[in-house]
Amino acid sequence: MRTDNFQAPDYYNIDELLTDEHKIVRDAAREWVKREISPIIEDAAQKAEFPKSIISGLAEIGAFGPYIPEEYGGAGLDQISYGLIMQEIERGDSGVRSTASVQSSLVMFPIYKYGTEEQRKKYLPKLASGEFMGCFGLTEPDHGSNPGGMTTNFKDKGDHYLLNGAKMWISNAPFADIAVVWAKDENGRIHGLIVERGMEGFSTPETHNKWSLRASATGELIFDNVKVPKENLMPNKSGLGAPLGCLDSARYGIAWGAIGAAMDCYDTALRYAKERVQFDKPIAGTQLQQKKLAEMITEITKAQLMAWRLGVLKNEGKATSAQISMAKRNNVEMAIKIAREARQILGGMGITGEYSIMRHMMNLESVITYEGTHDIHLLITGMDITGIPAFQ
Ligand code: TGC
Ligand code: FAD
Repeated sequence: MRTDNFQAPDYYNIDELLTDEHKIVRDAAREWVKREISPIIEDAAQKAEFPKSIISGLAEIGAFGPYIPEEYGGAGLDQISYGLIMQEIERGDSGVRSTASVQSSLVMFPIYKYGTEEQRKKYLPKLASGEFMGCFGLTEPDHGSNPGGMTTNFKDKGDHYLLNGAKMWISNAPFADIAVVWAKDENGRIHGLIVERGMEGFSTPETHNKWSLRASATGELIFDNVKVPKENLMPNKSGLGAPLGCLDSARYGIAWGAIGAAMDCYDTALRYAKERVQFDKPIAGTQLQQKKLAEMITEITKAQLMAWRLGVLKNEGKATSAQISMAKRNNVEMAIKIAREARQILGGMGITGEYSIMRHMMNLESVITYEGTHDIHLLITGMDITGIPAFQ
């Protein structure tokens, strides 16, 4: 079994910007990842299995609904604590962080924000404890970056809605108990519906043969004349802004999460470079490897400061969607570049499951694509600074 010797880099003493509560929450998540994720994650990824045994542990460290109020079972923490939890989980594996992101920001958040009091009471405590797992259906086979074009739809049949259509690339779908599904009404307006496993005509086939996020289960959502009770529609927000509002919260978590993956790659590469001797000296003593390592810690430090500042703005209710896009885009690109460089520092060993780097590198190929591709986030920044959308 691989030993987890992780030492978190903090080159600019960013710990001094954190409160005692932030550090307690972060350290609990860090210890849990070391104890429960590191020993099993390589095997789960190799077997392409989501390790369901970790669900209760994720709930215990507050990873399901960190910022959802305690009265609904959430942890009632602030946005920086939420970010730090995501950072620590993704230090272990992006796929595990995906499960937590979806549950918190894409399932609990919309139910809390857009749902009725009955829906909050019915679903949130069970989602917070992990008794229920959820998934989020926005992407369709023909509508990925452009979710506004979705064709999944529902018709009012008097005492229920009739839902038809399909969603693709849905994290947690194969085992989720409930799905938050975005669909158009007869007027073409987008609404969120809570669809429960077991409803007739609802199926969730798994997507196989992924080279990325192998420890996360991905699937489709198929709706074939599914009768959805009227009380399962979330009434408090409609239009494309409703699902995009959830994405803001998840993208923010990814901006922190990606730092975790980068920290793990950097820390592994630094230790290896100091130990690996070639030409009678550690490779860490060569200028080429020092350039890689020095640039890595510089980029991690910049990303840490960006995430922290964004967290402060988010706590104050001032973070804009475009600021969140910039951080998601910057930090994921930073992480994927570090993973690629770190893998080279390990030479041949870098391609093996003895080290986490190649798994992080492959996972980050999904992270740079989902929750808005790298290109889409650049276009969001472009629109924000010029006032001109360039999507079409
Ligand atoms: P556009 O006309 O710009 O906007 C439509 C309405 O939405 C509002 N809005 C937002 N509201 C909240 N948060 C945001 N980030 C928002 N962005 C836009 C906007 O103000 C407008 O409101 P209103 O009231 O005027 O109607 O929409 P558009 O169709 O031109 O598209 C804009 C674009 C391309 C930026 C958007 O479609 C987009 O972000 N596309 C990317 C799609 C995406 O990110 N999909 C993610 C799917 S979920 C996922 O990947 C989960 S991975 C889970 C995991 O495992 O972690
Ligand atoms: P496309 O939109 O077809 O894009 C293809 C390429 O074209 C990209 O490079 C893109 O940047 C580029 N492009 C698109 N539009 C433009 C433009 N206007 N200008 C320039 N370039 C453009 N979705 C969910 O709803 N729920 C989930 O839980 C979920 N989980 C996921 C898990 C995984 C592992 C993956 C891989 C995806 C997941 N997704 C999920 C879907 C994800 O959000 C989409 O893959 C993503 O939004 C991109 O859509 P697409 O794959 O259809 O690519």
